[in-house]
Amino acid sequence: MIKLYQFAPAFGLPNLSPFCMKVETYLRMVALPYECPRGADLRKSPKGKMPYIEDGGKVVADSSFIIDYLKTTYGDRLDARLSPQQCAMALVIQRTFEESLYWAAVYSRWIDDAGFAVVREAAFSRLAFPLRQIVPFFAQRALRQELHGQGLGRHSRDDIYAIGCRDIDALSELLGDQAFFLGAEPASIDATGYAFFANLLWAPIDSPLRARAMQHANIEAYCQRMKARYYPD
Ligand SMILES: N[C@@H](CCC(=O)N[C@@H](CS)C(=O)NCC(=O)O)C(=O)O
Repeated sequence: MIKLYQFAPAFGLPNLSPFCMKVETYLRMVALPYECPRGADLRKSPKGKMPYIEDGGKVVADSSFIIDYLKTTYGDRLDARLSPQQCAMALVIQRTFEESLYWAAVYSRWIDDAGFAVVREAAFSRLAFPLRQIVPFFAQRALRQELHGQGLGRHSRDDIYAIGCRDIDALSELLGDQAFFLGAEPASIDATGYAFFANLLWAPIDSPLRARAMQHANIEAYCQRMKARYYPD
């Protein structure tokens, strides 16, 4: 059976990492059996990030490479019907979630005080003293450096949220009144869409990003639709 290595679920969400939740959602969408070994260790991940999978002795890291591997190995059960234009649209939507909005969400969770208080409690409260104090400090410092390197972290708080909110508005506009991002039937891009939107809406982290997502009724409806279909449990 496919082993999905990822962080533990939190706050009623399958995962606080949208990349982990994306892969788990994809596995459910294509009805591939999987298990999530307990105590997955970031240090064992080939790329030092979650998620990664192990399947019959083959290890694959990175959510997009994992989905590519699953499509190649088990068949492309969701996207084979898509036109080249729909595939291109899916890629642009994915990039907006993963390469732009993601970084604004990282800022809201790891740098902004309100978000960091929640993340700190969820991720580190079970560590023994003094690690409970030290690890969050270094984790936050590492994320601050990553945000600076990526570039978003060089902007003001207001500008960072303005950038993230524009992404949310654009994604909501593209979704429109369709059931899924590419129409009436789900495609693999909806694993990304659901993972990112549900994390914005349902993780208990108040931020201008969450407030903006809540203003778009189609985002909440989309998440409820995906949840009912793929996470009835
Ligand atoms: N491109 C990667 C991104 C994965 C990623 O950024 N994972 C984060 C959690 S959301 C992580 O494991 N961070 C740990 C770290 O950087 O130390 C993918 O699609 O899987």
